[in-house]
Amino acid sequence: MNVPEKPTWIACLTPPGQSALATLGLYGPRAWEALRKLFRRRAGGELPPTPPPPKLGGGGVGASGRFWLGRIGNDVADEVVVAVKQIEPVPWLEVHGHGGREVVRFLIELFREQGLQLCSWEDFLRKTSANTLSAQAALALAQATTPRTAGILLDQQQGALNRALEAIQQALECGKTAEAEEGLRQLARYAPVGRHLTQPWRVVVAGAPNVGKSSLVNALAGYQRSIVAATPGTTRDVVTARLALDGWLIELADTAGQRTEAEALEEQGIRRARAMAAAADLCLWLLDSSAPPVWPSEPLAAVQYVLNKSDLPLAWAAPSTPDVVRVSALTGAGLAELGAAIIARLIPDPPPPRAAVPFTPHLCERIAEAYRMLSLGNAADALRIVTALCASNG
Ligand SMILES: Nc1nc2c(ncn2[C@@H]2O[C@H](COP(=O)(O)OP(=O)(O)OP(=O)(O)O)[C@@H](O)[C@H]2O)c(=O)[nH]1
Ligand SMILES: [Mg+2]
Repeated sequence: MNVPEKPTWIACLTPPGQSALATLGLYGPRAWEALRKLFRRRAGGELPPTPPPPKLGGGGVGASGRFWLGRIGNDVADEVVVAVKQIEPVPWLEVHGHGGREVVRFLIELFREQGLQLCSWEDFLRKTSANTLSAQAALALAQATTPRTAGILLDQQQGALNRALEAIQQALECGKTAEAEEGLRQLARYAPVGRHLTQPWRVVVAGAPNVGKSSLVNALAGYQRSIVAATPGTTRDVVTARLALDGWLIELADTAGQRTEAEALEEQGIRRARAMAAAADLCLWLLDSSAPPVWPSEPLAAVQYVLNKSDLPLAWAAPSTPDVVRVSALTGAGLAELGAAIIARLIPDPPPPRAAVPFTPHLCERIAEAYRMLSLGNAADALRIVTALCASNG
């Protein structure tokens, strides 16, 4: 019986639009053959019938290296550099040509005429990654917004989580439950960070009207995101601003000032403000140094009290517990300390370099479940879950 040949894929790996260069990925059994048909070396002569093995210790230009300079096309042709990324089990090549939608379209069309099938860069990553976890990490990496979160995702793309899960799987298979439990505990420890590598930590700024919530959001964001006015009840809706604090992505939400007597429209804003504060990763509850304190009407799970307008004389006996950070949104005093306090509350235990970190909500949930199973003495189910995470490899 004839086994149908696996398809050969082509994808544009660089973003569409204007750029100096664009990179095409080619992956599949016919990649090299198609390239040989279309490519003319600048140095003359043809490409070898099979791709030569990558040179150890770096490549070079020429027949014996793994990079070639040449042209693809006939009357209209683009000058490109071709690189061999992999030979076995199937060829994986890159073609670096000029950027711009039309050149990319033209090159892809030529390869499609040779029987290659077009896929998205996301699919191309899934097909070419060493395992599913690496592919998922590479996809998440494309959404990383800070160097710090990108660094953690690069570690996972290079196999940190995969290796940790394989070690736990092995320990479970050998009956070393204590070792497996410790491995899962370590992974679960970094789950809160893992959930916030591409999604921001949500920090809500709340408090009574006029305490300076909008002023503080603007001061932290570094631009005038919210309207500030001396009239209490200025902010009616939730207004958000994203910023990086110590390399972590934070979404600050400015909310309506909370008071008991408010007209209908303001009342709606207050309801939203209360719901946001209750659901946030952290609520900054603002107090005004120059006016009697207004405390939250309901207890908040995660709250940091902030005493604003510290540039004005104190009008009441402010609590001197270390939990209260004194700031002035007007002068900027205390903002660095507030930033540090926010980070200490949100990320008390940052992962060290190269640590294994579960980086999607699904991975975090499955790892927590495996840990729970193992702590209940159910090693078989823990092994089943860990095996499923590892088995999605390859
Ligand atoms: N002296 C001083 N005034 C401030 C400070 N922060 C805010 N203010 C003033 O306080 C008033 C209210 O500021 P907002 O930032 O609009 O206060 P808010 O809490 O957002 O008010 P609502 O949206 O009405 O709930 C404005 O006149 C600000 O200029 C501060 O640190 N020091
Ligand atoms: Mg406001």
